[in-house]
Amino acid sequence: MGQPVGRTSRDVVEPDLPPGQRLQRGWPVTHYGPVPKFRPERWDFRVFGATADGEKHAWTHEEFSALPYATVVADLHCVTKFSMLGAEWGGVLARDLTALAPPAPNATHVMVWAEYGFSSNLRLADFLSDRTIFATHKGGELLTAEHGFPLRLVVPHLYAWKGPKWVRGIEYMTADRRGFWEERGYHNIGDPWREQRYSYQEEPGDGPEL
Ligand SMILES: Nc1nc2c(c(=O)[nH]1)N[C@H]1C(S)=C(S)[C@@H](COP(=O)(O)O)O[C@H]1N2
Ligand SMILES: [Mo]
Repeated sequence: MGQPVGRTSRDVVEPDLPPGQRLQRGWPVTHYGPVPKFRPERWDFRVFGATADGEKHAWTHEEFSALPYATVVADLHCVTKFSMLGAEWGGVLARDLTALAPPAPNATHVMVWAEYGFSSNLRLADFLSDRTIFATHKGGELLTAEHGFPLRLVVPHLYAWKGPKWVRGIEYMTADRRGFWEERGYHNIGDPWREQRYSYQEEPGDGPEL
């Protein structure tokens, strides 16, 4: 972002925080429920629902680990108002994964599924943003269990609950459906720059009836 006219070098330059957010030093752990145990032999990543070929697709952990690796520098904005800035995430871009198992032409939304049935819904365009990444690494190191090992989604331009930790698959949908937090009072879209925190702020067209 450009510097406002009149700012001098002595002014404290605040980092680029969305409205109502404050900077968090360190990296807190935030989630609902227990941390799942990773069992590589039982783990798979599935793409199902409205796929282009009508088939389900699945990758073992070994196969998933061989997919093209990319990095994205992105911030994490928790709806409870802390933000972590400038993390480098490494993993598989949502776009690259989707190219291997594309959606049907009439797919409009994605449900992202994680362990224990946790889910979050996204518009297909948000999911396919060029910086959405299924992260295995942060800062060049493997994720820790509490931060989502072996895989978490990061959607840089939305609140962090839109990025499930311990993600296990995606479901292409031909109509929108609410995920776990979106059913429980959080905004269906979740854009931090528009401060879309709660479902009562939704406008017609932002999401399915509650
Ligand atoms: N599976 C799962 N993923 C989740 C959550 C959750 O409750 N379950 N919480 C989300 C929320 S609200 C936030 S802020 C981030 C926190 O990620 P962190 O613990 O790595 O900081 O994870 C997101 N992913
Ligand atoms: Mo959060």
